[in-house]
Amino acid sequence: MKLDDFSLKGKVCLVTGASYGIGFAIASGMAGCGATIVFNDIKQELVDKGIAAYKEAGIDAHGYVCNVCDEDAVQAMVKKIEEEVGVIDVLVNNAGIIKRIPMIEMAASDFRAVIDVDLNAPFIVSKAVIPSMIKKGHGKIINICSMMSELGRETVSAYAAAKGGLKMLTRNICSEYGKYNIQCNGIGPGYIVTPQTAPLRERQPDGSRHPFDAFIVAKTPAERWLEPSELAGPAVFLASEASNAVNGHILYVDGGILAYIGKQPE
Ligand code: NAP
Ligand code: GCO
Repeated sequence: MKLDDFSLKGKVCLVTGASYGIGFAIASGMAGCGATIVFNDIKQELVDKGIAAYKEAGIDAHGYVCNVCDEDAVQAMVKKIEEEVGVIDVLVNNAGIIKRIPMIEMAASDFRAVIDVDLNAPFIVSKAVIPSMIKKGHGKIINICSMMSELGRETVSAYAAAKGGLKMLTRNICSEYGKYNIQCNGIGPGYIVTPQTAPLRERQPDGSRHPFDAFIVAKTPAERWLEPSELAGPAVFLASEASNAVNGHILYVDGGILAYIGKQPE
């Protein structure tokens, strides 16, 4: 065991949906450990913003416009990355959306849209990168799961179904491709301060905290929301040689939420 086992030097890491948020934090952490960063986003303006943000952080990232739900576009993007940057050693399926709507009020089209980005897309992108990983003799896939891979809550039926499915897709890729020295694991973040959770934290008209904000603080042993940067270390571990014997595992980075019944009333 040596420090170099945690190094990502010489590794090409594709992080989907990584112009900002958790994807940006994970990619930045990987870059800090030597990785070459490739990311995509759905709009050119976001890719441009992302490239500028990475540059500001001293990272020379490669950005591509691609909707991860479009298999032809994903196949074309992966081919272009292999030609322009190199074969993808590490894939982080991070791109994701959520729609918070009570299930019986949710249009089937909305349900399908969440499943498409949060579950179908990780299948599509993983399917596009695995053949070259097999040829290269190694590969790492990290799926960004969720507390909702284990728990339900009101208004997130589509998201929970997708993230529960993503947990099992992770285990299936592990089962099917482990023999090619490909490890597929998940990271299950707790409640993280990003644009996706902004509606759950915004101040109320009277200036008080959002009820959900206080709820999460009470459900988290650390009594706080987590920062995107706190996911980088676990991601680097799962992307590195140090985790070659870890496969099909969901690493929950939740400050202890899943272990805790919640703060008792005073
Ligand atoms: P976010 O701030 O909403 O960022 C999501 C990113 O995904 C954006 O860059 C978005 O680009 C991109 N994206 C969405 N649909 C896409 C598509 N079809 N093709 C390409 N890119 C697409 O979310 P986040 O909080 O950073 O979450 C990132 C991941 O972590 C998601 O999978 C989320 O489910 C998961 N997660 C988040 C939390 C949390 O508390 N924040 C906790 C657990 C898990 P656009 O801006 O163009 O849409
Ligand atoms: C919600 C939140 C969560 C987080 C995350 C928790 O509405 O409950 O958005 O779903 O995004 O997935 O792990």
